[in-house]
Amino acid sequence: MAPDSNSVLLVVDVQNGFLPGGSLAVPDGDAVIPVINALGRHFAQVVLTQDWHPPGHISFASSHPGRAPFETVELAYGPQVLWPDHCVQGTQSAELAAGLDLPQAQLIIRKGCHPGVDSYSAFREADRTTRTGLAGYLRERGIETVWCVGLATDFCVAWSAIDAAEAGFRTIVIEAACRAIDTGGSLAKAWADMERAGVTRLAAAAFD
Ligand code: VGL
Ligand code: ZN
Repeated sequence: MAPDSNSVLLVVDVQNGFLPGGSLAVPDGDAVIPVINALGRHFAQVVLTQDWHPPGHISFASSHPGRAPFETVELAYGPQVLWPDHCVQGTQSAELAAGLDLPQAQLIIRKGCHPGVDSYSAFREADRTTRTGLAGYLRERGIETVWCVGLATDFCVAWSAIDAAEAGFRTIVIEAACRAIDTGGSLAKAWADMERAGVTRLAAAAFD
């Protein structure tokens, strides 16, 4: 299995806020950067996503008095894990990792921009209705296969991969280029959900 001209590398949320020292640091999150840079050399088409929340976003525990990070609350669109404030628009936390080396990337999808709705997926917000336009963009560019990498495996990578598969793309997650938060069994659930959606789990990939 190797990328062809109809493949895209989807680089999910490799941002300061999810790296060591960030407010929602994913364990070992910075380890994905050199792996993604090496993979990126084999893709003509690269799309990045950027978690991009307004201050006071509904996914922040600080927006729910009496609640703490990593608790789950029930919102209009379903269960929502509450997070430490992270990736606020225009802040250092929201910036893409300085070590990313993907100069050919032509599109950055910013998501989670609506104050009252989270968006783990690059394709569709947590209300499961509002679309980002990414599926249309990829289709217009003849993309058939979406290779997913980044942070975090069990949230934004998984939700993006599931939606990519559901949108009709052949979808692969490269595990060595992802790291997980793993809260409350989220990682095992994410892999089960991805498997059910028809996502291919690839432990590692080296193309040459
Ligand atoms: C993410 C939690 C909150 C992610 C984003 O990128 O996986 N996780 N916001
Ligand atoms: Zn977020």
